[in-house]
Amino acid sequence: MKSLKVLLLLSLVSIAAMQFSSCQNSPTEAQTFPLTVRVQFPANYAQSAAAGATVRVRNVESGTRDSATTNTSGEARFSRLLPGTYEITATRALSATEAQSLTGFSVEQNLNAVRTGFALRGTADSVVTLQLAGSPVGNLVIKECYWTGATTRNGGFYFSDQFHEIYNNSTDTIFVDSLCIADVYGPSGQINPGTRPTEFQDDRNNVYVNSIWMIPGTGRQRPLLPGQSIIIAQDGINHRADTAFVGVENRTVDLSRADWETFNERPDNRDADAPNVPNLTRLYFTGGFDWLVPVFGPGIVIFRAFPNMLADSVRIPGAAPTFPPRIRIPNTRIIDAFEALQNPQSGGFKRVPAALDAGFVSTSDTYSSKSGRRKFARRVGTRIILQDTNNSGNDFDIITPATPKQLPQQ
Ligand SMILES: [Ca+2]
Ligand SMILES: [Ca+2]
Repeated sequence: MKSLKVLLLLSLVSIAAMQFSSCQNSPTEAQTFPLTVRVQFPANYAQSAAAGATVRVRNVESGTRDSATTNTSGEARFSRLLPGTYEITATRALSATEAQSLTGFSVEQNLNAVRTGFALRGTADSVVTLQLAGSPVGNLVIKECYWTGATTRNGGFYFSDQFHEIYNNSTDTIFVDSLCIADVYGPSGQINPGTRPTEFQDDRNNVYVNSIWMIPGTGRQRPLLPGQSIIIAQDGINHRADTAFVGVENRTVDLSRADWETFNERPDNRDADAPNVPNLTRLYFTGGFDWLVPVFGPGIVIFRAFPNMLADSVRIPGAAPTFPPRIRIPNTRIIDAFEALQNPQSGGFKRVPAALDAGFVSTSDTYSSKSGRRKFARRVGTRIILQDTNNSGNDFDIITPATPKQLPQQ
């Protein structure tokens, strides 16, 4: 903290010095510098320069902002920026037609890029290049997350019925073998007076996850057709048949036909293995009896397993040495992300980087049977396309109760 203050003081002194020296050159205004932001499409696209991208720059010290649109060379030009540290973001929405010519797939996409901590100190820093990333083409999306749990007939709290549903929003069959699902580290809001946001919040380029589960398979065993989905259950049983829900069955869900469940094998057998629902492969686990995601609201990401994935484990700053580290997953690996926080005031607790998910949903309660379900976008033939703007706050409705394998209709 002390060194941070010294740094701040030094940078203020240096800014003051620059302003002073510029005053000597031009008595009326502070010295400014030009900046060109080059925006590129992802590497596997048919063309590199991204025209029509919106580039926003924010001076981290002063908070001043500016924005510009890239020209046909993919360049956005800012002529007069004060020296300082900048956060630079680029976004580009692709229409289905544009995506078709760039990728061969006719699916709308939202591409994003973020560069943090860019130091503009002089004309030598006048060009910065950002490469856009988005959901990989042919995308899987999180269709529904049911995290709140339910209240039993006698007022008990029930959370074994949590599930996550993943939908093939593309025009092609996607093999889901090796697909991973993970929950993002950090609290969902001001749960207790001393609760602090995740220590990793300043890292905008990676996601830090608690536990990772993977769909087993050789690579071509588990086809998921366009317009179809898979359910991942905490427990793959018919929760409506539990005697605790007699007369109030609609508060919970039947997950006996889930595609997979998270069986957390333990010596004490606290998690039951539902025999009719196959088990995900547990790659990394820091939870308790089962894969329980926060009932106040989880961050969920899906990605493909990749080499040495588990090697990038990171200690939580300030945590006891015995506290298990978290796994760092680069944003570029993430296929889709979802975030729910405790309530609308919990934005400061956001865990998923904005480049992956610019917003969040909330229910302001727990054990309420409420679920987050992705919105209907349009229908192509018999296939429903779900809305995906990489912003959970835009893309998801809160519904009651949860609707496993049921799509929104319009
Ligand atoms: Ca389980
Ligand atoms: Ca099972």
